[in-house]
Amino acid sequence: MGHSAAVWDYRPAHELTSDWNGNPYVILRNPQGASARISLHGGQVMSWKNEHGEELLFTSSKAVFKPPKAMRGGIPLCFPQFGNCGSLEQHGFARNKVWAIDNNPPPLPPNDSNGKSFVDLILKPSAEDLKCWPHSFEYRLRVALGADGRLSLISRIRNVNGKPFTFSFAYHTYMSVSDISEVRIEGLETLDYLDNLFHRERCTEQGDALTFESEVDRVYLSCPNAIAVIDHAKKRTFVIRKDGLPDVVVWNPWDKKSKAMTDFGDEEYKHMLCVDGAVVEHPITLKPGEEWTGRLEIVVVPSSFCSDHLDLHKVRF
Ligand code: TA6
Repeated sequence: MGHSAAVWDYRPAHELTSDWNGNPYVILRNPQGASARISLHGGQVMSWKNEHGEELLFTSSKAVFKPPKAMRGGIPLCFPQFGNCGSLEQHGFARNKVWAIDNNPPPLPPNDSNGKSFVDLILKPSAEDLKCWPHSFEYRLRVALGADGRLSLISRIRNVNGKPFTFSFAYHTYMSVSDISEVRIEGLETLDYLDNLFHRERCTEQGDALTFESEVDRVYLSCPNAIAVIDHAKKRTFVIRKDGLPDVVVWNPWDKKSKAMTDFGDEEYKHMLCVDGAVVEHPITLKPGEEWTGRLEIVVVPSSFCSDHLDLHKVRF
C-alpha cells in the first residue's frame, strides 16, 4: 500500500490524552506535522499549530484550566447564548461543560472527512442545565485538521425537545497575532455593526479595512462568508470562511479591560484578536426535530497571497 493511501485511509487519526489537571484532550495530527488539541472541557480547541510547530491560536498565560471556568483562549463555543443579553450566564453554558466523544455521529458529506484527521464530540443537557435552560438538544461538533493544515469546525445543533427553542451562537476565536497595531481585517468594510462599547448602538464601518488602536467590541452584521485577518509583521493571513454564521464579532480588550480581567495578562492584548463567526442579530429558532449547522474554516496563507489572489466572495466548502 503506497504511503499516501495509508495515511488518508487512516481514520480518525486522533489521540485521547489528558493535561496536568487530568482534563481529557484529543490531539489531531496531519502527515505534514500540523496539529490541533481539543479539550473535552467546553469542546474547546485549545491549540492549532502549523507544520513548523508554530501556535496560531492565543491562550492567556493566566488562563484557568479547571471546569467549569471557561478557558481564556483557543476557540470557546458560545451556546445557547452569545453575550449577556439573555437569561443565562455570559456566552451560555456549553463552554463550561465536559463534552463526550461521539462514537456514532450522523454522516457528514465526504468532503468533511476525506484527507482529514478529525474527531466528533457531543454535548447533551444535564438535569442541571435543563433547570436553567429547559430545552433538550443534541450539539454535535466535528473538529478537523486538513492536509494543508486548515482547521474546520462543524456544529450541528438538533432540537430533540417537545417544543421550539431559540439560541444565539459564536465560535469565539482567539487568534494569535504578532502585534495588534500591525493587524488589519478585510471584508467588513461599509458594514453595519452593533457597538458593545456604546449600548449596542448600530453604526456603519467606514470604507477602509479595520485596524486597531483602542478597545474594540463589535458585532458586524450580515457579513460576507469570507474575511481576512492580515498580520503584516508575520507576513501571514488568516482566511476565515463560514457558513450559517451571518455575523462576525471583533474583540480586543486593549489595556484597561486587560488589567481588569484576572485570567488575562496586562500586556497580552497586544498579541491576540478575537474574530468570531456568529449568529447574534437574528437568533436561530428550531422546531422539534429540526437541526442547524454552523461551519467555520480557518486557513493560514502567506500575506503576499492575500487580497490579490483571494476573492473573498468565491467561498466554497
Ligand atoms: O466577544 C466579545 C465579548 O462579548 C466581550 O464583550 C468580552 O466580554 C468577551 O466577549 C469575553 O467574554 P468572557 O465571558 O469570555 O470574559
